[in-house]
Amino acid sequence: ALNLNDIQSDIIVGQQKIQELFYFFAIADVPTFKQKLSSTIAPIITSAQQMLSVTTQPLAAVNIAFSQSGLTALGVTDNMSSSEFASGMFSGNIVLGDVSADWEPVFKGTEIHGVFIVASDTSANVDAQVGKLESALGSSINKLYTLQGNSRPGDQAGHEAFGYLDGIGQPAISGFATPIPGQGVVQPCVILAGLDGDIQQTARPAWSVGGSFLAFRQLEQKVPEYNKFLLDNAPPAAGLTVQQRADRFGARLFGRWKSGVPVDLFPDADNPAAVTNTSLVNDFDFTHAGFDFATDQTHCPFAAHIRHMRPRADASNFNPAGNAIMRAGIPYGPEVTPAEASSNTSSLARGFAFVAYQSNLNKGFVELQSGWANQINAFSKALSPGFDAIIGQHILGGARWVTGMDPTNPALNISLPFQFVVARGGEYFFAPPISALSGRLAM
Ligand code: N7H
Repeated sequence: ALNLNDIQSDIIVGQQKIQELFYFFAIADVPTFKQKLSSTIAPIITSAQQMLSVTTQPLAAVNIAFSQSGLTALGVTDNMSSSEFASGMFSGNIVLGDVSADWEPVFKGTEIHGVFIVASDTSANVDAQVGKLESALGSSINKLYTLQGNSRPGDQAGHEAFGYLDGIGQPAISGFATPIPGQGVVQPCVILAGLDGDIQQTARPAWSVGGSFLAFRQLEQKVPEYNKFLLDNAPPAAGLTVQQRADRFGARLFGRWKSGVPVDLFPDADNPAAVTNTSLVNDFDFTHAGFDFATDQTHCPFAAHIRHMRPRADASNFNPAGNAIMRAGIPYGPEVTPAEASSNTSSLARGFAFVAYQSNLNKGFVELQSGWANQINAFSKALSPGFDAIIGQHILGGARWVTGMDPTNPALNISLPFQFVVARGGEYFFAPPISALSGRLAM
């Protein structure tokens, strides 16, 4: 069984976050930091067990994770068996297809040693908890950067900035979560390091067992520009208004309607009521009786974001469960203003504070982004269906395009003239088991 008292809460419990602060820091005074880590910080780090019951949930949940340079600063020289983690995200940003010049300066390099992730219902609770962390740690850390995540207001709660419901497709950890029909079931070792089945198990330092690698990305979303793109480029469809055509186009780019309902089951129109039907919302694999699986795009397009990210029946020659990630991100930034909407131009920064946990970065986030999203032909389709329109990036900035968006003319090639999602940077971290905070990391 999993040691839920030792696993940090953000990794495996999908806690409902209304406000969430990412607080990036550098360690300035190692002996003081180690002492406070053990005496004051470890006791307030939230465990998975605590989050499972409302009676034990803290007012503000706190998690902590360290980069390679953070571990090095602490004198922890164990080989973490991840080359991506060892070199940091910035050194690998070209492989991910990023444009380095778009990155926030703080992420360009390895100066970030760690991150606190503080989540609660209100920003006042978050601020109070951050105040406690800062007064405990004093000048032993320097605050380098913060990113304030917030759930969107009203009926957009749970929806990301483009308006699509998020948090539906998540792996179920066997022995911990009961899967709904169609949900991918993974062994705990796919998300947590050092457990049975982890291909690096014998190489993991003992203190790291039950921790998880965290890929953090600040992904800016060009919302008014995306909306305009949909209106201007939606394929023709008899009987639909311009807005309905744009809505269908967007749903086909994602593979889900804004309500979260899968296009594979509802290709023609949204059916918002179906999203609460747990036996429908994930129970599809892109195959349909009477349709040729190799070419059929009358249902979900091959290029859709969710099909790139979880290929289901497309990936018979892969081991998709081994590539599973646990997603725990949150939107950031303000709502689109009327002036931005009417000018079709973003003037304020908004997007997604993306968080993915996995035991193997190379098979998880890195493969999903560079091996799948950025590829026009990720799953050996006879037709090259195109990029993941939402997050796919062309290494070296070449042209991006998709097909499959017009069910009656799937070969129609639609060019994607700009990135709707711009990578502003990020870092790889290791979220240790809580015991390590007063153990190896404090010594
Ligand atoms: Fe994606 N979005 O919120 O609009 N994603 N994602 N993602 N994504 C998914 O199934 C989105 C990004 C995955 O199991 C949905 O929960 C946005 C990155 C995976 O069927 C929606 C951004 C990576 C899945 C979005 C973004 C992934 C998934 C459908 C960037 C990894 C599950 C709702 C700003 C490299 C697939 C849902 C499955 C689904 C959104 C980024 C991965 C709506 C806006 C960078 C594995």
